[in-house]
Amino acid sequence: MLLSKSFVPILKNNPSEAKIKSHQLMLRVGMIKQSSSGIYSWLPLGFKVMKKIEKIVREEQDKIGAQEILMPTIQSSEIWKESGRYEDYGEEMLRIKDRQNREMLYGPTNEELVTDIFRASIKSYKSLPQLLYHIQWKFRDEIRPRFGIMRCREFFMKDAYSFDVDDEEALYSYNKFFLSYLKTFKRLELTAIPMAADTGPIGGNLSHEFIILAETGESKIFTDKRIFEVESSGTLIEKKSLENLRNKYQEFYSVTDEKFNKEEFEKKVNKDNRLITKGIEVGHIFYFGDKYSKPMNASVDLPGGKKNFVKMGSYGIGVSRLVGAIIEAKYDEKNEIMKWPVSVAPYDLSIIPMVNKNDTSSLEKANKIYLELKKNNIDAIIDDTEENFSSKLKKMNLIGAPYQIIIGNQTDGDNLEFKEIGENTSKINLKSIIEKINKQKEKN
Ligand code: P5A
Repeated sequence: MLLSKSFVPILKNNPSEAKIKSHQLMLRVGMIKQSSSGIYSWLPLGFKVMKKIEKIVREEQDKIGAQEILMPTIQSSEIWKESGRYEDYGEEMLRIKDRQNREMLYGPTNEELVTDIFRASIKSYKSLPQLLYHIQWKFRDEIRPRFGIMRCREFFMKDAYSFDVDDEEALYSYNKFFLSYLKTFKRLELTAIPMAADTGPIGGNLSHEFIILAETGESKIFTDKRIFEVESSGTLIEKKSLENLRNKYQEFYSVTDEKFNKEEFEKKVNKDNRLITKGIEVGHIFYFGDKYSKPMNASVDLPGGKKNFVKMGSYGIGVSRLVGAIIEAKYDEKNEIMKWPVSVAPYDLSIIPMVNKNDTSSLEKANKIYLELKKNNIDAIIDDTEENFSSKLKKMNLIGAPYQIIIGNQTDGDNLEFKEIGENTSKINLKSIIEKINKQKEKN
């Protein structure tokens, strides 16, 4: 891709309305554009990153046997009246009337709709467990949308729902998602810590928020530092080992604001290990038993003729919020360098030719390299503008492709100036560059 032809509207300076670095950077390099309060369009750079995040989230859901569906954004109020949440949900729900004067709504979450889908088809315990998920836009009429796509009104969420025959099986499903979330965030190069959390309008009595540490985060957290050392890599999804994994985390006091109890914190965590800080909630999982299945009459036949309301949980990941969360974690604001994880970078590599008006040879070299990279599945962007080298480098440092090739008049094919963004250059040939990048991409 040539920068001159790409839709990447870069601003010279940080926009003054943005208060946190993710919002600043996303506006600065044109990843998003606000269309109205808390509602954004996603421009090519931002959309590319979000799609890569979505792909990783999807792969990890598929790995635990969850099946993907797609539910609509618009729902009927009927099912919400059945569950009893239509009134409870309050002003955050965007309520709409259709031309027949029927009460509709833009879904803030999908517990009711998925229960309705489940009850229409699944009748026997033999079909359980069922793990269903979709990745779809949600709308919540937040009273104070802020920080760009971090707390907005329309956002992209992966939401999954589990249906099981009893509590034991339901907790097994819960633990599958618990592990799957740890793996998902690890692939995004984030350290997300599971913390006991409040269940709010979703309900139930067991819940964990997955939080990454960030000064600009909106969640206040109280934690035992040793939780950061828990080894999260487990591949087994066997019942007992998953239970052990969750227990390993739960050994350490780690809670959000609403669950905080000073006495308990001071009793369980010695002074040196106490950490009170802020974080960004990137995921949230809930177990709520028959909170929806009972009022909505979603039951299965058991052996011996009895019936049971299914036991349910729900599991959310803020896919669009993750774009901002990764920036908060990776952006070096002082030096204005964004280094995207290879797995989600908008481009794998940027080519920066030092062009001078009378000599286009470095641009020609850049084009050749670009084509060779493309043949090897490496997605590069060439800064073909006529700006000087330092302003080109500045732009590319903001766009954040993790690798860079710099091309001067002297550059010859076997000796390229190559660097990881923000590091020093080294001389290396194109073949080795391709190998290095592809190896890195394979790791993910
Ligand atoms: C779980 C899945 C739920 O809605 N029902 C279905 C449950 N949980 S949640 O915690 O309310 O939301 C899940 C994740 O969505 C992100 N999120 C947001 N992102 C951007 N702007 C918002 N206003 C917003 N609200 C929630 C968070 O990452 C949250 O963990």
